[in-house]
Amino acid sequence: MKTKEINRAFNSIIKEKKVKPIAKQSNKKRAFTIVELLTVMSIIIILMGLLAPAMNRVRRFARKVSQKNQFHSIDVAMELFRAEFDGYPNSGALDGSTPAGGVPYCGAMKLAEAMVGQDLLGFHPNSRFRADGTDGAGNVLYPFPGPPLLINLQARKEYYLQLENANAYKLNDIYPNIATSPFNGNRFVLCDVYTPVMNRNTGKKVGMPILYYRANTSNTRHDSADLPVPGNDKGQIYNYLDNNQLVELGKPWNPPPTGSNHTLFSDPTKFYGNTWNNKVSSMVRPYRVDSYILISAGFDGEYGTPDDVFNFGD
Ligand SMILES: [Ca+2]
Repeated sequence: MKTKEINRAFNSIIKEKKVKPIAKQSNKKRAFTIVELLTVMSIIIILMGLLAPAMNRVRRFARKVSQKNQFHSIDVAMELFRAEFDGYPNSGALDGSTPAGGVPYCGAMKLAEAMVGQDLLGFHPNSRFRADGTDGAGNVLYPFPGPPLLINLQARKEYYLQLENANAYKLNDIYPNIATSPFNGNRFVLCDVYTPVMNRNTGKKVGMPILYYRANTSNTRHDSADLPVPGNDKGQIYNYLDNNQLVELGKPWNPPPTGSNHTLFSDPTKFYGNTWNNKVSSMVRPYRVDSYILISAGFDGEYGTPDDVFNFGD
């Protein structure tokens, strides 16, 4: 068939069937109806509702992995400290500056001092873990904010935990009520990787203090029915009082008396329940029976709740 005839036949088909040329068809766009739009939006909203909890779980899991990594870094640093000083840092609630026990200087602050020094310039080997930064014999070990010449950098140890990884903040940065507390607000604590707290001086988010408890390896008990009292640890391997005054400060964003206390403060038996290694059935034993326990308040920023993270377990 010749080209002319083909064209003629094609045109006659278009004319007969009233088929519109393709170019004309695509020029006319069809709009979505309201019903169609609402249907699509509903589907999207339902999908988002289904995905949001899963995304939350993923986010929480990722944060927990970060927290475990931070604990691992502290564990490595603590082994370096132990190798040098033949033991882990003391974690007692008081600083031992008087025969009666001294002033409050809890485990969390002693952990920070051991890892990076009381002024973030490194640990002083003559430290007796005193809140006043002296060695108890008239020598100032951490002379901040004194003249630079007094700062004894030569005597300091290298950081056991690199400052960049320490996440160290002053109590004053975290707690609004520190002025009325027994603590010196200029003392540092290591904070966890969660961010429920606003730094009161910089406005940036920081974590909650990591609680530190050292095992008393000469003791054998782990019994929530017979809690230690000041001056008597009741033979418990771990003493919940080591950080209790810090926990008593409450949640920085809503502290007592108007805000509620941490569950760990209201119910100290949680400390023993949460650190109990129930794989050991012959007697009640804690995890990490011969070293130390670290506690992060977890996603909710509250100590003593199920989302707390420890330096043991999953
Ligand atoms: Ca918690």
